[in-house]
Amino acid sequence: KKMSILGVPMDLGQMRRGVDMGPSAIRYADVTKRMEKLFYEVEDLGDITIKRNNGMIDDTHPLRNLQAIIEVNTILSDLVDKVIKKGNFPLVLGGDHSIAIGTIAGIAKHYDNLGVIWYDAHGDLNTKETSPSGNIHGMPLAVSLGLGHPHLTNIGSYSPKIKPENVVIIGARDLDQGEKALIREKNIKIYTMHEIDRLGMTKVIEETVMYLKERTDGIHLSLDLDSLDPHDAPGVGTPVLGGISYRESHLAMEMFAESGLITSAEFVEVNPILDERNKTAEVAVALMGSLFGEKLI
Ligand code: DIR
Ligand code: MN
Ligand code: MN
Ligand code: MN
Repeated sequence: KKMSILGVPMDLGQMRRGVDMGPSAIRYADVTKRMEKLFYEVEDLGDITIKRNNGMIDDTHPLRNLQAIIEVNTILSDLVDKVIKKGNFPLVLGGDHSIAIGTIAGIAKHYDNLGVIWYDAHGDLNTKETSPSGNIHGMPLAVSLGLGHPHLTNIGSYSPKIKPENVVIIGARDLDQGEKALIREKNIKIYTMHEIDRLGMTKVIEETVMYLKERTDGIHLSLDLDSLDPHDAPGVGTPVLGGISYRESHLAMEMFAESGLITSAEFVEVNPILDERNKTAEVAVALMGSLFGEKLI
């Protein structure tokens, strides 16, 4: 079993500085050792270089920092593509969620029907027209479905990357109006906090796995740490009360591990500046432990 870890210190997809230190915080929480204990041969590719622009925000376009985000995601897409070509499992560390554009661009070309689990308090289904913020970290799922600025949707020179029927959103509790409309229009499968409370996480993940198993040939897990309750994961830029608990998340990851269906993963939005003694990065690494089979070994 081989895995490649890739850090993407991106903070240009949203307005709070510090999330660029996410990959360092996750490494400090001993991600490599944790994976090696699970008998993975780990290659750490380090971090992608992101031009700092002296901390200036580029507001020249309604999609804030568009050009830099295109450049980084193009590089990320090529690197992830190479990781898959050599047969390694890609584990991408964010950085804000705008990096999912590049991760998925690099992965989806290897699958006819890539499944995507979007584990997030948010839908990340905005476009320039619907976004209340202009922040691209609220758009990567829309972009992957082929909706958004063409320079974003065409990263990797193909679009769309994924089909709406191959997506499952888990943990949503802060959806914008345009996102709700899109979910209805495309009939995207979604388990909001209401369904998680009502059905229980066991049923939610059983259904998710069954649903994706019969229609996809690989599954990418895109995990935004703000999916968890801020009590368990305080170091995130857009915390939302009433989230998924630490233990529910472990259960979900353990069930994904049992399914044997996850083929790539990314953990995003860890912001050490907003955190309490690196707690959120430690939660991220603990969840990776479960995702990669701690319970099974
Ligand atoms: C909000 C926040 N829906 C936006 N999105 C976040 O700016 O589009 N996604 N935080 O994880
Ligand atoms: Mn997100
Ligand atoms: Mn494809
Ligand atoms: Mn989120």
